[in-house]
Amino acid sequence: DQTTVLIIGAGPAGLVLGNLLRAKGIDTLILERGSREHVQARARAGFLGANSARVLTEHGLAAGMLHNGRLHDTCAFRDASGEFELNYGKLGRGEMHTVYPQHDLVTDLIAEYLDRGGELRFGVTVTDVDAETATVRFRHAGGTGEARGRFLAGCDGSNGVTRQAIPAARVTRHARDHGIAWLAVLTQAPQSMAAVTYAMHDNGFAGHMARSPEVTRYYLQVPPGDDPAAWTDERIWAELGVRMRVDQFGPLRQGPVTERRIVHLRSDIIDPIQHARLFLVGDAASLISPSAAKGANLAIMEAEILAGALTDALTRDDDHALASYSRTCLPRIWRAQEFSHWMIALLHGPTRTEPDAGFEHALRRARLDSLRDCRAHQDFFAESYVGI
Ligand code: RFL
Repeated sequence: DQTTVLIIGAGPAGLVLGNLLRAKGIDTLILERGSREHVQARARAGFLGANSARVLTEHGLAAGMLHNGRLHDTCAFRDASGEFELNYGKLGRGEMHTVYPQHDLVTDLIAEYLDRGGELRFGVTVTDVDAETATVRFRHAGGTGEARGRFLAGCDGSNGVTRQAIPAARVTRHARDHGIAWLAVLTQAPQSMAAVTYAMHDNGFAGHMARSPEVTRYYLQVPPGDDPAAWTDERIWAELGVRMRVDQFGPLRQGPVTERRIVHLRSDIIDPIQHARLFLVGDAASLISPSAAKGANLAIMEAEILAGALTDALTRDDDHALASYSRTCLPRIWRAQEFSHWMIALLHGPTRTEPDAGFEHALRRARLDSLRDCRAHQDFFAESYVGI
């Protein structure tokens, strides 16, 4: 198999990249491990920032998002001292989120990519990657095979194989386990509050995020290594009630829990995110904790930058943007990591191993007070929360 740009992985990163290259008439082949049904049903992100909405709209990929997505502009913080709301759509740059589930976006992007004449094979697992020759070996139901491109895009997520193709001596890895885990829950229930709500409690963090009129996501901080099966529907709703302080703020709209899984808050960035003919995009380049809902947004941002750079190289013989792809992306990646890290510190109490928990508690109180009272801080928060 021979193509111009060989893309590994059909998540938001690979599919946005593939669509943008097809729009320029560039040949692409996407190899995806999962089945089409599997990737179209995999519920993950939901909050698209302003840049993501722009990229999708400008490149003709936003029909589903514009039709079924909902604008979202407010978040709320709850703790023992009360609750305050930030209408971030009126702060900072005045930007809002669009709430549109990632698997619906992936479904739209696959249909559009095939319409644009893109090649896509499901059920193909890439096992070996050669960044110098842009060649991969893969396994599928029919046996094994090889594919080659002029360029290779690694869009295979945080546990993918492409990032391992960069020789260890050429790359610095910055990996951090934040020591915190969330039980990520999907419920068949309408949202309980109008706003994204972050609740801080001595039992741990709890979060509430809209997904669609019938589906709401909740998060519960749990001990790392906890078994999701130990969390029955009753236990989940009871603990959400405690941490969300329903006695004080009113009940949650309950429904069956349809998915429960443990997400460890981790960051894992490599530098550079390119080597020879290989370019990494999305979680493959930089895993970010879900605390600030940035992962899918970074993937879409990087896909647009790489698509522009590859188009320059392939249609105008201009390699400048391609040579500096990593240098262009990494400062933005680190800005998102920094904000996400700040959110982790805001949302979670000190871990038991920390020597002076009282100090950490007081800092967290000060962070919240500053966010509640200081307009300049609110503007900065809003800009960082929706922007990249
Ligand atoms: P993906 O989506 O993981 O896609 C990678 C694809 O590559 C395939 N693959 C392979 N294919 C062939 N051969 C191999 N060897 C392969 N290895 C892997 C996989 O099957 C898969 O289809 O990566 P991509 O495209 O970089 O996109 C990243 C986003 O999916 C991720 O950052 C977000 O979901 C993170 N995230 C959120 N991001 C946001 O921007 N806003 C949010 O509100 C948000 N909420 C979340 C999230 C992630 C979560 N989890 C489950 C970690 C909420 C949660 C709970």
